[in-house]
Amino acid sequence: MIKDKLEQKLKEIKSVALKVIEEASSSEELYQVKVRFFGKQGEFTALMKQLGQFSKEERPQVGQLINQEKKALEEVYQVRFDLLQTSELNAKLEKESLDLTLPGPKLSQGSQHPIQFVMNEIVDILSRMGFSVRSGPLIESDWYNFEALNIPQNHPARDMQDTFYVNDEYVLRTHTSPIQIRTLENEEPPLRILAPGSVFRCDSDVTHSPNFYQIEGLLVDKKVSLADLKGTISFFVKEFLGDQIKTRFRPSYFPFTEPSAEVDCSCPICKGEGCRVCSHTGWIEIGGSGLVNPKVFEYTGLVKDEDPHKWQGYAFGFGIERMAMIKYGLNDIRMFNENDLRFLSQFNR
Ligand code: 2NM
Repeated sequence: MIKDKLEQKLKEIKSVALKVIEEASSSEELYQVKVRFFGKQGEFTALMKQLGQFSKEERPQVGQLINQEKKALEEVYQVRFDLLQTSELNAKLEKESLDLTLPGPKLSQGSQHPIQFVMNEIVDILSRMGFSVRSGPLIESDWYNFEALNIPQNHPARDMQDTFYVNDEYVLRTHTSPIQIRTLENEEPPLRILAPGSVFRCDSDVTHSPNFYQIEGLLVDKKVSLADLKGTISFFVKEFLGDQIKTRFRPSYFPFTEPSAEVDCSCPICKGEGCRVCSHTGWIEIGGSGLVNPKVFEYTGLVKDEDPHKWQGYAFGFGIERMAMIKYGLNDIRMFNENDLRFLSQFNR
């Protein structure tokens, strides 16, 4: 091949390429031009393959010529390609419209666990009556969980509590009362405190969980009577379960209170008429209470040399799961730990 002929060929390619680049009406169509001229099987590649026909002296010059033309054409191509793409994008944006008033994608929001929800509600009610929250460790010594509460070694109440032992001296707390003991040791009366929290008992069936939640309350002041206790509990029950719910106190026994009483409320399911939930009694047990046993004041160092009757107190305790089950008509305590969202998502903050 002679050089003149190649130059002629280059000229032809150039004029055809310029024409089709000019005439392409979309970036997609234009891309076919790129394939046709600059691609692996394209016209420029074909020309390069003919370099071997030239003498060794001519080859670099001819190669350079082909490359120059190719580069120049590629630039023209790119400018046109960018132009087409920009106008296509503009046309697309023009055609489509965004409705900025449409709501965004719905994000699923978590909800409080029913136990937390009920706990917060109970704490709220009692807070309005002047009680404030205290907390303490889940692992307690024998002293805080039993001895200081007037539950000595070999006392039958220890069996009643189905204790998880950590070792000889430490247990998983079986109630939140150790928090009250710690407060009595560390703070000066008058006191109105709440001890909400997780507790542990070796017991498991439809109404018992080995790890459940409690809230206990303690009031210490001068001249505290059973009437104060009854008024506080009755008011609390009405706030929590409804104004129509009555409260009843049944004599009972706890080592840490004297006298002691169990707290019943009129059955919210049958309104006291009698049903399966209340075993046809019209009443449901919701907790325990009593006047603080002076022994407890003695153990916590409150009495000292003072008049042993100077400080008096009442205390009470409720199980959170039980309160939640009564309020929402649930019959299986295990629902709280099954993590079924159909159940859990009904309790919103
Ligand atoms: C209950 C029932 C009755 C109680 C008593 C005390 C303390 F520390 F003051 F002695 N704390 N909690 C108590 C009394 C708890 O729960 C069923």
